[in-house]
Parts: sequence; C-alpha cells; structure tokens
Amino acid sequence: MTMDVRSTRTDASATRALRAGIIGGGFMGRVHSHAARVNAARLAEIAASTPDRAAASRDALGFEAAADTAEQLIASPDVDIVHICTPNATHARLAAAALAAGKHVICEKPLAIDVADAEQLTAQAAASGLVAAVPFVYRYHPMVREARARVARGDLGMLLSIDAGYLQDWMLLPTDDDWRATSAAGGASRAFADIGSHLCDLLEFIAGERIVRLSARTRRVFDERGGRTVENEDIVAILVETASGAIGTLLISQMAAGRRNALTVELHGSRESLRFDQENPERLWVGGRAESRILVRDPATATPDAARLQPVPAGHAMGYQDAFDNFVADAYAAARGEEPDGMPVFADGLRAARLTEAVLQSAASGRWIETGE
Ligand code: SOE
Repeated sequence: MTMDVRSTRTDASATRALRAGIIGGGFMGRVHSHAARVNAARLAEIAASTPDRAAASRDALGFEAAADTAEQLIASPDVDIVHICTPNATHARLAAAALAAGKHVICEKPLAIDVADAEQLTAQAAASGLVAAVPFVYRYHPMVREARARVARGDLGMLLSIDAGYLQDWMLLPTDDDWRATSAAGGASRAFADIGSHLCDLLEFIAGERIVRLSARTRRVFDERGGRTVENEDIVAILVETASGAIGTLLISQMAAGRRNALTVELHGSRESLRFDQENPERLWVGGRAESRILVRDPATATPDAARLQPVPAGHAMGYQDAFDNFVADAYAAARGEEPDGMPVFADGLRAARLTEAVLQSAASGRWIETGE
C-alpha cells in the first residue's frame, strides 16, 4: 500500500521551514529562488552546470551551500523540495531521481520532451504521495482566477469561440540562438513546447474545458542558428475545438517583432466575453452587447480564489514574479498537506506533452488530431 505522506505527515517538516534545493542558476533559477525566499523556505543548496557556477549562484542568491552536482543536491539530507530549472531534456531524469529520493518536486515546463517520460513521471508522482508541481505560473495572476470564477458561475453563457495567442520576439534575428533551438536539448518542439503549452494550459484553466481536437501548422524560419542545425519550429498556427463545441484560433510565435511576452486569452460566450492580457495583468476586459467594462484588480471586490492571491491592495501593481510567488506558496502549502485550488501538477505537464505531440503530428500530416482526455 502506498502511504500518502502528505496526509500522514507527522515529521518536523510539517512545521519547520522547508529547505529548498534549486538546480539551475539561470533566469528561472533566480525566479524560483526569489519565490522560495519570500515563502519562508531556507535556501539550502543550489547546483548549476559547474561547481564554480554553483558557488557563484550560492553567493549571488544567498544559498547556504553549493552542490557540485545535481545528483549531490538531490541526495542531500538537508533538502526537502527540489526545484528543477535546467534545460528541457534533463527534466525527466532529474524529476524521477528527486521523487525516488523522497523529495517534493517543482519541475519547470516542459515536464518531459516526450509523452512516455511524462506518463512515467506522472505515475511515479501519484504513487509517491509527494508534491509534484509544474509552474504553469500564469494561472496565478489574480485576474486569471477572477476570469475562471466568472466562467464557472456562468457569466459568459455558452462558450462560442476563442481568440488566443502567445507572441514573443527574442528569436526574431538569425543571430538569436538558444539551447531550445536544438532538439537534443530542447525537444522536437520549441515554440509550442515552450510557450504554446502555457497558452493551452491557461485557456483550458479559464474555460474549464478541454481542447478535444486541433489542426496545426508550424513554420521554421531559419534552418541554422549559431552554426547549428535547427530542427524545431519558430511559429505555430492552430485551429482548436473544445469539448462543448467552441472553436478558436491560437497563434504562437517567438518571432513577432515588438511582442515581448504577449500572452492573451479571449473567450466569447453567448452572454459575455472575457479577455486577459498577461502584459497588463491588473485588468480583465469584460465584453457585453450593451456595454463593455475593464475590471481592475481589487482584493476587496474579488472572488475568493482571486482574493487569496492578493497580498497587496488595489493600485499596487502585481506582476510576473508575484504570480510566481503565489504558485510557490501553493506548492509549499501542498508540501504541508494542504490542497490548494488550481495548482498545476505533473498530470498537467503530461497534458502539455500530449498536446505538443498532437501539434507535431497534425503539422506533419495536415490532419485534425484528437486530443481529448
Ligand atoms: C522563453 O520563451 C520563456 O522564458 C519561457 O521559457 C517561459 O516559460 C515563459 O513564461 C516566458 O518566456
């Protein structure tokens, strides 16, 4: 019988500060470290691509120790929860090792670069009873929760159509390069696996229903970057249909000049529409036939699940790092046996892996691909 450690936890970790170990000292390692610190964790250990880089990150971010390797950090008796912030192709191996070592895990998306590994990790996490979370962090903007609550209580009426996108431009130039551009490190998909996964997670989260079939086209603009062959896509255009019959268009690009992190979800219902724009996260557009209005974040008037994510009053703008801090707060609460609403777990990472596979299959075949649960 597998004991669910969260429900039976009686050891000291249920009361003392969690000890966080972070693997990766880059942009996401810094974001995770900030979130761990503001959620009262001890920054116990950090590992990076080399011992010297780990030591530099230890000093720069205020960790108690630097580990020479990721494996050493995972084995450490001084770490309760492992944050994996390394290149995509390493996620599955590190997450499996951390779970096997009895550690809670927060693994950056994509959980794995293929469905088989994502399935194995999801099963291993379920059997372990440990926290196994994936930072689909945009769920944690308070106005996303406001939108989700309004859809759930029927404000939109019947969902009719979806207009959504995720546009960036950091890969616009032929000289722009990144480890994600090579399939060996990044996986067979780049733009969709990296940001399309966020977009589909967010629209399914807000809409409260699944994409059940899709038809995708991909485009790779440059076949070479940094002197290396590029095999994955820069741009994805997708037609989707949802379980209730709504239809929609999604555009995902990392070559949209002038767009930095333009994640938008617009839902059209038989009574109302909603639009969330991640670059303006304090607001939510509500469209109506008679009138339209802009809701501005305010914990005093928010629905309960939106209010709980607002440690500051209206007028004190919250942003990306605040959303990330909210996500880690939920993951740490789960490590103490709580069950926070809407926390993204490995099963959501598996969902993203399946959608990624469907996008690539559709682009290769020109066919619609079924994606329902
Ligand atoms: C790069 O596309 C990136 O950092 C993604 O990897 C993140 O998941 C996204 O939140 C912001 O852009």
